[in-house]
Amino acid sequence: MAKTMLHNCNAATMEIGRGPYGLVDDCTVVVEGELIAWVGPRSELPSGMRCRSSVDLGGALVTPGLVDCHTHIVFAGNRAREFELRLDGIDYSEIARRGGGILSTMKATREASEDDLVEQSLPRLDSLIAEGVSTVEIKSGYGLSIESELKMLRAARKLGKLRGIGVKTSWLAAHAVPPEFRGRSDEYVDEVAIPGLVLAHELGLVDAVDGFCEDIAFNTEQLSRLFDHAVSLGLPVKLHSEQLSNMGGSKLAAGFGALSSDHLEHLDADGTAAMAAAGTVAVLLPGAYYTLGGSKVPPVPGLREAGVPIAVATDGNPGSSPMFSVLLAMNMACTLFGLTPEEALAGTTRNAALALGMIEDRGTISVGKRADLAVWKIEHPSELSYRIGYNPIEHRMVGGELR
Ligand code: DI6
Ligand code: FE
Repeated sequence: MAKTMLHNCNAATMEIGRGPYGLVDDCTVVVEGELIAWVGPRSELPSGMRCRSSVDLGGALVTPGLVDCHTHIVFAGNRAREFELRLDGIDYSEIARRGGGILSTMKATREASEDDLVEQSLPRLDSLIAEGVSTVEIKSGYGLSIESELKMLRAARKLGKLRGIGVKTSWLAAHAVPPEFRGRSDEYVDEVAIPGLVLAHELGLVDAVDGFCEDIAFNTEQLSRLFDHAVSLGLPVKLHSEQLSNMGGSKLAAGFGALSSDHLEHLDADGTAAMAAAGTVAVLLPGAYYTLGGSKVPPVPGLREAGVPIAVATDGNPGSSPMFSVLLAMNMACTLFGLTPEEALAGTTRNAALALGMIEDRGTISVGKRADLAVWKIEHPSELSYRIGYNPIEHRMVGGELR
């Protein structure tokens, strides 16, 4: 297969053991088909390496293609009116209790056709792609009936095909209790969340199982029942945990060997220890913290100390995080949660890939991984977290194809 050489660049490979950011100055990356065939300083390029074409990147900085490992970008409508209510002092949980929140998006999403959903969601995906994202996780969770949840997953898969990027789908039927099951959340889990999961799995529409562990949503006993089914289907789990309160969700998820536990503002030392022992990634979502005006930040020093890998994602959704910028999520993770810019970039590359179970395949610039790259007109990778509302992308490469 013909090889292409990318040269005259600096690369933040994000490989562990290569120093800060895995930086390689005057780097050459050789791409063969969809994969990275060689990466290193130009001076060390093997003399026998023959490339059919070469691309001069003019001194740009190359990173792995970014990975947004937690999004809800498939939905219909918007919730600008609730934004107004929140500014009037009515909080997120109260809006949810009044039948707004997730349930108002449910209504719009149920009414939308699959094509409508794709059409409404595409600009949100494009906003992420424009910032160098080449892999995105997309959850269901606004259908809340078997058919509507499947419709969301089909729309998510279609988005990936339309744009030729990696999409991982998560089954999030356990996101909220729909009106027809009000006061009967156990029945909802048994009649919708579990049988729908089995069907979605049969149809090949689902890569992981997620839930919302909160008193306005589902408790650990219900989620544990759902996760038992995930395990029996061979699907990995993840969980929205400790976002608004501490219900022990992270500990529960870690017990199932969860890929990730997400939000974590109210995580305690016990939960942190369980995540560390299970190798569960902490996915921080500063957009939701910012939007909801959170008062408690995730315990970043404790996560670091315990050696829990930290990822950063947009949580792009119509309610708690109407943010479709991964660069802004990185900036906020630094300014609001105290991450270093290097941790923020690891959080949207290496650790985000880990959170999706895709580290063998992407997340660093390494031989044998997919040639998913982002080329930036910057001098140092810290610049990606530093600016606000500025996108220095120059080129993107997805699966070896320069776009
Ligand atoms: N936590 C969140 O931040 C989103 N879902 C969840 O479980 C919010 C979704 C929404 O408000 O529409
Ligand atoms: Fe979320």
